[in-house]
Amino acid sequence: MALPKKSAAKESGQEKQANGSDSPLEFTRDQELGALRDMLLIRRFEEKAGQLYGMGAIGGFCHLYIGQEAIVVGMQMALKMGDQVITGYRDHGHMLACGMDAKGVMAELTGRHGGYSKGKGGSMHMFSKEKNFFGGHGIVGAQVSLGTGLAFANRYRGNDFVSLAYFGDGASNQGQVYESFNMAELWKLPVIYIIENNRYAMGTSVTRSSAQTDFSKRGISFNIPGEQVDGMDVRAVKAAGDKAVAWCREGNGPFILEMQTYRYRGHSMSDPAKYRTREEVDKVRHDQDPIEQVRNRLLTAKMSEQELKAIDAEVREIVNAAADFAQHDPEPEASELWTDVYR
Ligand SMILES: Cc1ncc(C[n+]2csc(CCOP(=O)(O)OP(=O)(O)O)c2C)c(N)n1
Ligand SMILES: [Mg+2]
Repeated sequence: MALPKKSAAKESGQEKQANGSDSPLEFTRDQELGALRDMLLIRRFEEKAGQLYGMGAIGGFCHLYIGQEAIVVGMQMALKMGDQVITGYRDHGHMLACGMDAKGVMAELTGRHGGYSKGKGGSMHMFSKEKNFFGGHGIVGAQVSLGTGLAFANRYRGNDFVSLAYFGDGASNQGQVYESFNMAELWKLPVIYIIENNRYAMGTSVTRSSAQTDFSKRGISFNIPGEQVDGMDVRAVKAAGDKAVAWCREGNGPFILEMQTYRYRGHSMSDPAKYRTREEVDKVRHDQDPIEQVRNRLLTAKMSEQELKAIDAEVREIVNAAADFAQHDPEPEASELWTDVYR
């Protein structure tokens, strides 16, 4: 399975960017607008999910992605059709970024027939073959081995698709992550390991749990290159994504991206978040919010508040329609208990 080895990192550094600029950090107006809309959709969807949970319309586990939106949106901008995405349980944003329908995701949260798993999976267990989204996994770190398997399949089939395996700072301390790293580098598998470092694993901060807190270095003993990325800046994410995707597509093996980010809400809906101060959360929101960054750039570029409000209104309409559907769609029939299971 030997493929030619090229230095994608060096090559892409010399290329002009797709937007015609020399700076990887510059977006065209269309890219800014697209990123804003996609991040807003995730933010408003998650806010609504939080409300529905509070009302008792959603039960079980529910982990919100608010604050981390720039990561999935920026990475998705670097992909092409056929590339695959897999993640853990904080997964609603990943699904929406992949183009899954907000109605189907919300209806799964409320356990309705129209949900992506017919209401039988809930927040952590949704899939879309059509959108190349492979879940949605509740076992911390499991998606890393599975994502490596997706990359193995691509290599075996001889296509040039790349798989993206997202996981957290806490999951980075799991044993199976390193078994996966070893195989991926050994067999030069086209997988990007995206470590979403939101500074906490449940209530434990990275400094309390991790001996090496520079997660981009976690592949060093396997010769896997890695980079730290400002995961609150969608442009930085897209630029890093472009580089990592090129590296993988050209047959150089895996790449690690540590996305430095922050989650604004608790670990899950049942977390009172007493392990950090309100000031800490407010400071990130105020100084680094990924959506505000784009909004401010657009305002500086003479876009009006009204135009920006129109995008927000369009997104709210999609989310409200999803919430409405998710509360009125019927629950699955009892006979569904016997479908989609191995017997
Ligand atoms: C194998 C396994 N161990 C423990 C848990 C319980 N658990 C669920 S989430 C979590 C923390 C993971 O944190 P991180 O990887 O940083 O992701 P984040 O929640 O911050 O997105 C733990 C320990 C689990 N679900 N699976
Ligand atoms: Mg974490």
